Amino acid sequence: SKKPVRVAVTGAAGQIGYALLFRIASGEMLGKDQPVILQLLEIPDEKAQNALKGVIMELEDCAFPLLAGIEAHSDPMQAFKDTDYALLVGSRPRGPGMERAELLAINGAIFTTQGKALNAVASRNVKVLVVGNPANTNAYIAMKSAPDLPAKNFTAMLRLDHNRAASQLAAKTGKAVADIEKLTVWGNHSPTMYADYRFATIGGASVKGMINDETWNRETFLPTVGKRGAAIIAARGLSSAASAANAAIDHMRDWALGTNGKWVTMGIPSDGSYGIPKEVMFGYPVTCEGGEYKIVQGLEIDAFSQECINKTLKELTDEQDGVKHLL
Ligand code: NAX
Repeated sequence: SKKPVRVAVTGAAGQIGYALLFRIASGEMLGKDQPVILQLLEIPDEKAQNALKGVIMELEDCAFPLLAGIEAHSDPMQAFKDTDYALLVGSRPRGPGMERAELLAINGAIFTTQGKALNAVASRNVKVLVVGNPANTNAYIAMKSAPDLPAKNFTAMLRLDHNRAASQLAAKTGKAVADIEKLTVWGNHSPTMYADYRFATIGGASVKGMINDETWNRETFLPTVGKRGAAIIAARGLSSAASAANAAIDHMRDWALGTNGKWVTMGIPSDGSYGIPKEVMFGYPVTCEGGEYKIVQGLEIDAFSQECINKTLKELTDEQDGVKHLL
């Protein structure tokens, strides 16, 4: 049987953590033959540490055959020791009335500390996924704080936006969501992201051709996907958690185990493709194979798409300029 791999999860006692850990432990992320050791990080606060103990008791009570160990930590230098995968979920998202400077300062502190800890103690091949918002910029901060690790190992979660877009297209066309291919979401995980189905196919047929309604694209589809997070908060009184955890599983599974040529969306440091400045943490269409992602190249960017990409890029470069002094 395979040697266990180490999976660190931050914000482990939060709502996404609760929807995520049991699925990792049951083998849904890295395969039904891959034992895992969970290295869980929460803030030192007594309430959070107690909640984490409760989650660990439940993990134990599942008696997962693949769960080879569980650790609880309050120090990232311990939580990230030798970790092969790191899911950075805990952060401080923007609250009502919170100033931008405050948001960036708090997350700057969290993600410089965690980036430095990964740099110091994680596996040299660690694959990092940042879920905590603002996800792209937090991933950028962590990457810049870990100069000894390959920059390409730092990624941000755009997969929830991708999955939301796929589900909207399945509903619109009346087709199965599993049959949608070649969909992508460009840019920032925020309402400015650009969900792009111009190349998408279902059973080989063009989705754009099936829908054939540019007004629906611009006035219904894009705002629905972009504001889906807010719609869930309005309906549930809490932000998306199970769907976010599911997207995190999809992202890591596809990165680690491959996509068999299928496109998925990942937030990754730009290599300059599609005119995005190098290192900007940007949502791109990728395929994965052998533990590496590769940007889908050669797609035509029409005038409307370029406008959308410029807008989400501007937001990201503004965010990243706002944290430069911390790095
Ligand atoms: P919760 O508030 O339920 O849980 C967050 C947990 O993180 C808390 O238990 C908190 O104690 C812990 N935490 C905070 N700072 C920490 C630190 N420095 N180290 C370790 N743990 C820390 O939030 P939840 O609903 O689980 O959401 C977590 C994050 O995901 C939020 O930032 C949220 O905005 C973000 N999301 C990102 C999404 C994406 O697509 N990228 C979608 C869903 C979600 O909104």
